[in-house]
Amino acid sequence: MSSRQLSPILVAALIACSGSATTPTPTPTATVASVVVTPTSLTLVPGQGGTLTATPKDAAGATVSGKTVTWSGDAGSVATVSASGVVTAVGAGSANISATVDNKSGTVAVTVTEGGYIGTAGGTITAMSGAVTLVIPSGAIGSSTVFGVEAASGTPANSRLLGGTTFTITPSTAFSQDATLRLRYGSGPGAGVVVPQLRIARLVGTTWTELAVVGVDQTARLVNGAVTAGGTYGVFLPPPSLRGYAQQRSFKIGAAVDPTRWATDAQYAAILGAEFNSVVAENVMKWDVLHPQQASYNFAPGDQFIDLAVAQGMEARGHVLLWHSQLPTWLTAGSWTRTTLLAVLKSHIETVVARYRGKITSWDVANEVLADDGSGVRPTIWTTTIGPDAIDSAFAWARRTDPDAKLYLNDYAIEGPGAKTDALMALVTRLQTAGIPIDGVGFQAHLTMTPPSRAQFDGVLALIAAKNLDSRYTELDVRVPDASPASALDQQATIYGTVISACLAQARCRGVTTWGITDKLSWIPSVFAGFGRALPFDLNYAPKPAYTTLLALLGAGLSP
Ligand code: 9MR
Repeated sequence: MSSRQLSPILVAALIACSGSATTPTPTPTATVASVVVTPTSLTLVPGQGGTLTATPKDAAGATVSGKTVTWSGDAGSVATVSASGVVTAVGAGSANISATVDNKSGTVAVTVTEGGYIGTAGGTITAMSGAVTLVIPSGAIGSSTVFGVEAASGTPANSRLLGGTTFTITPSTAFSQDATLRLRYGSGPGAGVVVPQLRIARLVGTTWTELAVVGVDQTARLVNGAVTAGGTYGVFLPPPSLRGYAQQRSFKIGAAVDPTRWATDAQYAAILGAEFNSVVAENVMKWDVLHPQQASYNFAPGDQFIDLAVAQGMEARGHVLLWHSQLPTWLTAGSWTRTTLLAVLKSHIETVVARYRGKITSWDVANEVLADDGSGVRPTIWTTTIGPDAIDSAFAWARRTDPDAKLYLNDYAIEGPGAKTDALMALVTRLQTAGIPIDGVGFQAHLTMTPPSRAQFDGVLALIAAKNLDSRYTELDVRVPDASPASALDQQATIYGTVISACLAQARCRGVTTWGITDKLSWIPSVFAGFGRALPFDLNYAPKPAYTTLLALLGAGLSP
């Protein structure tokens, strides 16, 4: 036997000796056999907290005191748990939270449902993976509230409801101030949907009721609505509109506007936003508004016009750079030479076109430069002091300042054949031969009840297309004698229809702009006494037969 191989007897003796000699007998400590966590399950909404309690038990079920509990849970995407067992819900889902004592654990399932917990100071709930956001302002709810959000089921069908966007927010208690609801739209809207016109609708009983358009964030694909309570909401498509149909055809349907009214008259703004994808300033980009003193510009109204157009996703046209009307008195009363007036014109065009570079898609560079009698260029301050080449220079400076803007020659009484139209073609030919950058011809189309025929409209549009130029109807209205019977409005509608049909049939005709929206604000009665009712919306902004005809023709063969 080696020295390392002790006999079993000796080992037993050694153990007995050491135990009794150096270690006192310990007080028996109860062994933890299980850990009981209460409550047994916990359901919260994001932002809401709950407290868990862990109780270690021995094998007999008695509580073991004096033990340290360690809490652990998921990585924190659903809920977090503190060292003292306080759970805070983070995002929808379920997670197991465990309490561990001496290697024994108890687990509880924490379920976080869609919704949020908001106190009286207000806050934001983001639910359904960002498809629903509810922003409650401070003071809008009287006490802290748990809001639930779930996909709305069994909602009444509506062909204007965008699939996958209906949600129910509980409770439906009213807020004392409007909250903002944002619903995300997916790739659902088709080409004809005017995205800035998407709106939120609320289910009231079995009826979907639209909320006013508050705004659409096209980058985040969110439709915003002001809501006064919980309830069932969904995204609504706008009704069929000139704008929706025009969009599907890559066509421009425009209106001349007054930005002040646009910003202050909700009814006007609603019609514009719904029906038009192109705007032109009826007055605020003219010399008298834009350039009131030789040394100073007044850009505020023009800027407002551009900002509104951008916010509404509309094309903005520029009107006007070279015109003999609505000029400031410093200009009309000044004494000019060819050289000094050319300098004034150059500086104005460069300043204005640069200011709106990239924001104006096309400019009426030269307006009404043709003499009414067809004799050629109209004698004006510009064309007499500078000469007819004032027109050439205006186009050249505009092109140099904004190479991307389309440059138009714009005039009236050239929609059909005649001496003035012949003079138009001669001027176009001269400009093109001289290498002047002209892109299109604008036909104002301030029409009477006896306009050119469809064939005549077609013929002139074809002449312009043959010059490799675009065309547009830029100031369309059809004045009706005040004394006419109601049926005159049907006749007027036919004329509107003829114009838009001619444009739609000519590939180079880019769009139709009406000179205003409503008869209430039309320039016609103040200039043509005894005439009015020239526009597609009446004095009370109601659509007229002209509107119905435009809608039918633009929408022919398309789905809304
Ligand atoms: O509609 C415009 C009206 O409010 C102005 O008082 C007027 C001043 O000349 O200009 C009107 O618009 C004109 C446009 O600028 C050019 N073509 C003829 C339009 C109707 O007169």
